[in-house]
Amino acid sequence: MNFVDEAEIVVHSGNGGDGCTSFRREKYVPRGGPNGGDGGNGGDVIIEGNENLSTLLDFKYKKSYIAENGKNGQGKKKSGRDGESIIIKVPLGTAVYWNDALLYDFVKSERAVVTKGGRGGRGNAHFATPTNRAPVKFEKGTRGEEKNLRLVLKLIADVGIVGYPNAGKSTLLSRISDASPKVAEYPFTTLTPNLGIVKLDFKKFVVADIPGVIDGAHRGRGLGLTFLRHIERTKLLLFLIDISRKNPKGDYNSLRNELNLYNPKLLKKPRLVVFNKIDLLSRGFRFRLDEELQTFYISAFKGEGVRELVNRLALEI
Ligand SMILES: Nc1nc2c(ncn2[C@@H]2O[C@H](COP(=O)(O)OP(=O)(O)OP(=O)(O)O)[C@@H](O)[C@H]2O)c(=O)[nH]1
Ligand SMILES: [Mg+2]
Repeated sequence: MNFVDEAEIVVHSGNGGDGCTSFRREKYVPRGGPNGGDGGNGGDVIIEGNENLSTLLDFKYKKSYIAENGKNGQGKKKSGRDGESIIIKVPLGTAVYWNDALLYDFVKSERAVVTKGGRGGRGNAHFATPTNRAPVKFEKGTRGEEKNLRLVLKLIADVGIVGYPNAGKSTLLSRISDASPKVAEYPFTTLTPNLGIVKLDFKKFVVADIPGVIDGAHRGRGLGLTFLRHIERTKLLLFLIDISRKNPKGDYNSLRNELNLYNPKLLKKPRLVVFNKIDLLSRGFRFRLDEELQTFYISAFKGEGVRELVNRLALEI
């Protein structure tokens, strides 16, 4: 499995280098002026939201990120070199928490300093005064900072497909987008979310297919509901219901109930209800849902009704 959506890492910015105490040495001058250089600044730890990544997998293996220390100052007013900063790349949609407080939420390709490097100390060259021309005083660099960070990825997609296992979510995603997720006749084929890009002449949008939800998922049944976090940011939810099951309307209601138990805000999003697998039924079979919801009837497998659905999605988002 190469999809990971939670990780904990430790970051440490570099210490500042110490300032230096030194004096000029010249022939015939017994004690020259102070010429101790400054310490360099410690490197920062920077996090970058990167659109080419889609998992926090790397952080399962590497958990510690330490930026370089600044070098100490030297004689002849030579400043120490600054420590190198390090840049940690995370997928877009990654929120960074420190002590349970949200530090940053990377929804765009941006960078942010999460721990600043220590400052370099000043050398004794800075401390000469008319009354003290030979100061031995220098400053030590300040220490870098250590933070334990928690990374939580919530994918960014325009449309989220939710449904029971086997409803045909992955089949639909593979038909409408560039993604080719695994499709099979057994439940829980999809264990981690898939993203696909739907390209139309006039619009492009991202669709997420998440693992199937079952009754009691809010109590941890099946794969639980933690994957629902990946549809929290979508603009629209597509409920995909297998119309060939015993009670499709009941399935829709149960699904809605599970989502509500996870986060009632999900049901405030615009929603389309799509009945799939109409190829398995005799023609003309239709449900009427109680709500005034847009309802579609498709065969993701054969393609029937799919074009109309995609056009509708494009209009909605
Ligand atoms: N007859 C028919 N079968 C379909 C249709 N769409 C999907 N299927 C079949 O239903 C089964 C499940 O399809 P998937 O796309 O893997 O379903 P899923 O919702 O992604 O399932 P999970 O990943 O397990 O949650 C596969 O055998 C598909 O071939 C359809 O429109 N008609
Ligand atoms: Mg699937």
